[in-house]
Amino acid sequence: MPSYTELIDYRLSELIPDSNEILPQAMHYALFGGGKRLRPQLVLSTAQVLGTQLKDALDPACAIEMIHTYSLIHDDLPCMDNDDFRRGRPTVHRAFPEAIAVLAGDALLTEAFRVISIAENLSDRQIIRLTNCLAKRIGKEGMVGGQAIDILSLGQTMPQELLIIMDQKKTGDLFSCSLEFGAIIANASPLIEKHLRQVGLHLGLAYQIRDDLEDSSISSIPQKTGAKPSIVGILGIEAAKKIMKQSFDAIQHHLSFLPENADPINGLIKPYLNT
Ligand code: GRG
Repeated sequence: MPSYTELIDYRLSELIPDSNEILPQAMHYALFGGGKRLRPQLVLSTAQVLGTQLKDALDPACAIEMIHTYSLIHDDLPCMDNDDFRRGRPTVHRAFPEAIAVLAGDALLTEAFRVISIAENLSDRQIIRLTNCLAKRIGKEGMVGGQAIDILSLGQTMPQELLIIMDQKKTGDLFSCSLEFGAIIANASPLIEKHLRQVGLHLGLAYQIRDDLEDSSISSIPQKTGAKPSIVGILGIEAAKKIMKQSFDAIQHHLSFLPENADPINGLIKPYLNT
């Protein structure tokens, strides 16, 4: 039996094959850069834990990875983080013309919705619910909204509550969406969906703090004027670790409401939650 990542990689390479044309080439370059595929694995694992066949969840899982990839392409752009490298390779706007990088992100975002719209073995209602969930989680109230808070607060300090909301939107909402996708595909109850949403938000927060801890050096705490606001930079390492621990406990609490053993989901996320 192929692993989750093998299934995801194979299907993604069918959906976005390499090409001699520059736009699909840039999309393929971005999708096959060595990402961990954590979010689509969460879709597959949640759907499976809740009793659904993997094949029904594969296309929605690939759509989630397309969204994640689009967000990273745009996050790296000169008008955002201005990063030259990602996963040890030139960012898309360094490997291709910048306008093509913008368009590759746009095309992946659009393609994700198309792929969901034709997902096999799902009812029309499930497809509408997946579409609605995705639009909510990645739009102005979700990932894009969190990114906007981040960009607009450059060089400013922020209260702890807003820092948490920013990270939950920017990083947590796509994790939530991945877990909620599993629930929608498995026709799980609204209560299970609610608990999975909370798992995603806490996971996003812990994941973002972990990334910020890896980025930070002791000399940059408290963060310098003009820096991007982060929980680690503003509240310090110890306070950030405490929030991570609380998130970890909250994840375990919410997973305990699943009707089945949540070990497969925990197995995917635990390596990223060590403080
Ligand atoms: C530009 C619309 C838009 C949104 C950007 C992606 C994003 C929203 C914010 C996150 C920025 C960032 C890099 C945060 C660090 C945590 C994180 C999400 C890392 C990347 O995710 P991984 O570790 O990446 O799953 P791989 O490489 O495994 O795919």
